[in-house]
Amino acid sequence: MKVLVATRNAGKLAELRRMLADGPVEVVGLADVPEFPDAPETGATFAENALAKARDAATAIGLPSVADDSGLAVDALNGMPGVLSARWAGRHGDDEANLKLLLGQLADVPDERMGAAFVCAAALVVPGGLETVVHGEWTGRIVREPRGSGGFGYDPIFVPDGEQRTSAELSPQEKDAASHRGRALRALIPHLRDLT
Ligand code: ITT
Repeated sequence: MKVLVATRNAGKLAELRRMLADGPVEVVGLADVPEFPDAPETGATFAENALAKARDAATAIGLPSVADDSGLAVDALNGMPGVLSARWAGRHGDDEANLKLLLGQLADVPDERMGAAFVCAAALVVPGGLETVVHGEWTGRIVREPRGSGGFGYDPIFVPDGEQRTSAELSPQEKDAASHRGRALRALIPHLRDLT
């Protein structure tokens, strides 16, 4: 059974492919299927956006589709950037500008209020059929100096609970084992197995 992983984010795609590599389905990426328009992400929640992306892909391509909507929720910013994480600095997917803007906003926030969590909603939509959404969360804190070259996005400034390293300093396996995306994907595997 082929499943389309509907993301245009290269960092995410690498992680999702890795996590699904030994799973019950064959993973197909957007590069492997005809192009279709990228609908704007207008939902108020991660779940709504993940479902919308998976539905668009399933409708356009006719394959069961998985999509992830994720982001960083910072306590001192009342959960922002949240669903706006990818375009926090105004331009979609400019990881460096997003991270710099966030650090600037947190400059005067004391260390004890630098708590944050990565959040992921992953949706599976079968064309004309089943829709499933699962969630994963990874709690930690923000550090003021970016460190590490792994991962993507806000990884260089996020230190998971119980760690001294940022998530950009973890090995890919360590990140997958603990991350918001890893948790969500593990919850999705039984639903993918049901497709086969
Ligand atoms: P698709 O919608 O095509 O999947 P996107 O980058 O637009 O790609 P999102 O709207 O879900 O995806 O935005 C996710 C953003 O949240 C991403 O650009 C990062 O800035 C941040 N993010 C999510 N997961 C992350 C992770 O594991 N490590 C670092 N940053 C992450």
